[in-house]
Amino acid sequence: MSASISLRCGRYLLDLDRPVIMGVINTTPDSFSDGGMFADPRSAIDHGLKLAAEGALILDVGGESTRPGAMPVSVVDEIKRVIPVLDGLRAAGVPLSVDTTKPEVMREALALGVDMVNDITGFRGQHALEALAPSDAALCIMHMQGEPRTMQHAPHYDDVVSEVGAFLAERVAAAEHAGITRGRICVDPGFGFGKTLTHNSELLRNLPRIAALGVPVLVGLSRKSTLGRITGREMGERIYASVAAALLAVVNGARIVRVHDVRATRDALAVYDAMNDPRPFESGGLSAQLRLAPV
Ligand code: HH2
Repeated sequence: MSASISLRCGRYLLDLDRPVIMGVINTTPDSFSDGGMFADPRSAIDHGLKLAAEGALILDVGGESTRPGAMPVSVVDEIKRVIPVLDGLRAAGVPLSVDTTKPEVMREALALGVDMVNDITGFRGQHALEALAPSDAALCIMHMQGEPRTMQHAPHYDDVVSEVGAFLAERVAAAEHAGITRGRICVDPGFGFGKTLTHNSELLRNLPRIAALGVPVLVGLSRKSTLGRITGREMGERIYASVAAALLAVVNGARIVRVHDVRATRDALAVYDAMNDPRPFESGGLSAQLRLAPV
C-alpha cells in the first residue's frame, strides 16, 4: 500500500489519499464562466456554502479575473471583493483558499486566517513567498506563460511538459528556500494559461511526470475554452466535458481538481474512488470531517 498523502492547509491537515474537489467562487464582475453572478458578498457566501455541502473540501475565492484579455484590478478593490466573502465562509468547516497574485491581498487574507493561497503566477511577485513563510497556509504554485492579458496570443514551447515541470520544480525550491515546508505545497501546470489545446492535452497526458515532482498536483480545466474547442459547446454547456477532464486528471495523478460544478464532479470521482477502495462506500462514504483533521 502506498504512503498516505496529505497537505497542511492552515487550520487543517487535508487527506489527499482520495481526490479532493476545490470549489470555485469568483467575486468578480468579469470572470469567464461565472462573472457577475457572485459579485455581491452574500450571494458569494451562499454559493460557497452550497459548494461545501455538495462535496467541495476546499473553497477558492478570487477577486480578479484571469481570463485572457481581463483587465487588472487594484489592491484596494480586490481586498474589498474577497475579504468579506472569506470572512463569511470562515465557519464553512473546510479550508479556505484565496486566488490572488498580490502579496498585499495575501497578507490581508492570511491575517483573517485563510488556509491556502492560490497564485497563478507561482508566487513570483516580490515578497509573495515572504508573506506566506510565517503562516501555516498551503500554497498552490501554478505555471503561466506570459500574463493574462496577452497569454493566449502565441504561446510557444519547445517541450511543454519539461518546461512546465522545470518551472514548478524551481518555484518549489524557491518556496523551500524561503522557509516553507514541502508539506504545505501543491503545484498546478496551469491549463489554458499561455497554452494551446495541443499544449493542454500534452500536459494532461503527461501529468504523471508533473506528479513525479513529489508534491500534490492540482488541476483546473473546469469550463475552459480548450473544452469548448474540443466539444463545440458554449460556456454554460461544458459540464460533461469538465467532469470528463477532472476524472482524467485524477486518473493521471492529480490530487485536487478545481471546479465550478462540484455536485457532478463529486459523483464522477466517487465512482473512481469506489473502484479503488469500495470499503468506505459500503458504510455510506467518508465524511468531510474524516478527511479534514483539525491541526
Ligand atoms: N484557473 C483560473 C483561475 N485560477 N488557479 C489555479 N490554481 N488553476 C487554474 O487552472 C485556475 C486558477 C481560471 O478560471 P476561473 O477562476 O473560473 O476564471 P477567472 O480567472 O476568469 O475568474
